[in-house]
Amino acid sequence: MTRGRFISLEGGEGAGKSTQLRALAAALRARGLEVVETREPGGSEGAEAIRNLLLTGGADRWSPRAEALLFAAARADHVERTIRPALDRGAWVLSDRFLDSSRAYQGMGELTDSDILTLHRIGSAGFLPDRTLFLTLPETEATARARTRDGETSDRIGGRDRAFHQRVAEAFSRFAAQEAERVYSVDASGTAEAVTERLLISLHDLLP
Ligand code: T5A
Repeated sequence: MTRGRFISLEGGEGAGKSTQLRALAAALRARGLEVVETREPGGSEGAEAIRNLLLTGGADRWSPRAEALLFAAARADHVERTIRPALDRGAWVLSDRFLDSSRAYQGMGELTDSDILTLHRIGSAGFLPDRTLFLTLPETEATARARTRDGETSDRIGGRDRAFHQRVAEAFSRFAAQEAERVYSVDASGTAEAVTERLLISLHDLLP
């Protein structure tokens, strides 16, 4: 039995990750692959319960350290209960966000990138995706897409200010530049179909 592949989709709010995850899963299934669609925070029963704690409530509900630990705890459960068993049976796993989101959102304030990687080593033995697809979209377009869907509402983390989200975007770009063997930047502008084609090209060498 060949081990499956683990692919994460990353990017800012409204870039089109969820839309592309569904489209990519359909394209891979059409090639005869078993595909598991999952997300973070969440993706297992325990992690979905933690998701609710993380994304609801007031802006100051959690301290930065508690928030980072909750994301790491949710990820540990997700990896152990959902991702690893699926890979072991040969499935492809597509995750809407993974570790790089914690590095970009939690690892550039009170905690550093190195702190987040340490938490990940403890929680998930440093487990990494085979490939990370970073969806890039100009801020104005991403905001317009998110607004079309949600109006003015957003979750506890999505609702942070513009400067915060700009730092998140810069962090993702840095990962793509510094970890180019794993993190591929993919232009998320244009039609959903065009973006899916670009994503498939970025996975070309991994496909059977
Ligand atoms: N977080 C998460 C952390 O802080 N640390 C972590 O470790 C992790 C894992 C999760 C929040 O948690 C934070 C980050 C987030 O703030 P979430 O509810 O899972 O939040 O939502 P997000 O991941 O932020 O994603 P969004 O739902 O905001 O956006 P997506 O998934 O990128 O975009 P999508 O596909 O829903 O598309 C948005 C809209 O655009 C349209 C869609 O139909 C939809 O209406 N659209 C397009 N329109 C035109 N052209 C295209 N090509 C389009 N593609 C999609």
